[in-house]
Amino acid sequence: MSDRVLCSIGAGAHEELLAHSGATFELYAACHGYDLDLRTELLAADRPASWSKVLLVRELLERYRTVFWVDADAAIVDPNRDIADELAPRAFLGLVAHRYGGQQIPNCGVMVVRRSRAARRLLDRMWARTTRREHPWWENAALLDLLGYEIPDDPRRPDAPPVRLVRPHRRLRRITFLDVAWNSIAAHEAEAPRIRHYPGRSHEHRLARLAADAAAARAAAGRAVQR
Ligand SMILES: [Mn+2]
Repeated sequence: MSDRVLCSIGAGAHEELLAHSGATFELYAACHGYDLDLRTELLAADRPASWSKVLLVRELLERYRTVFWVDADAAIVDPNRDIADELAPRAFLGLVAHRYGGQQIPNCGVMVVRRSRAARRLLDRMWARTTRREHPWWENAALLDLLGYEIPDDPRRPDAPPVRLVRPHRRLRRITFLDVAWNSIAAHEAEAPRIRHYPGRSHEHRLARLAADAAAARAAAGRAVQR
């Protein structure tokens, strides 16, 4: 058993997405010596699916020193760097803050978590934040609250106020904001993505893009073996 794990959940219709994205996770795990924990069942059937990631990451921190979460609607397209090397020495969480529309929004679609009391506490507090259970950003909304961001109740409304960091929490000092290459999205795209993520897109769009990403990742891995 490794001290690092890469995990994700693709339940229901998302199982089909995970079939493609998971193929890219396998390549990454083999490349950097991670265990792989891919689930097709939710851990909390009484909450929207996204919340299950909080429980899975929390559970895996009991057994692993480093937990790397990637959403099932994201593919690792360049596995050459290990995300664990991107964390600052005292940081317990690494993630990308997307910048668009004058806002800066940390995104839980890709997260690397280092085992520590602070990490466990943050995940427990996210889970306890049941006021965000049905928010369109789910556990991501809970995280933004806990970091001191002010967020709209319904960010999908065209007149929604922007996300703003109004009460920066001291735990921000132990968070590494990763280069956007680690969570490249249409609204904030990396020039050379390591992970492509398709939030808010249709199932068909995600399926087609993830299938293409997985095929490209396999081909690149095949070329690396031949060299
Ligand atoms: Mn996602």
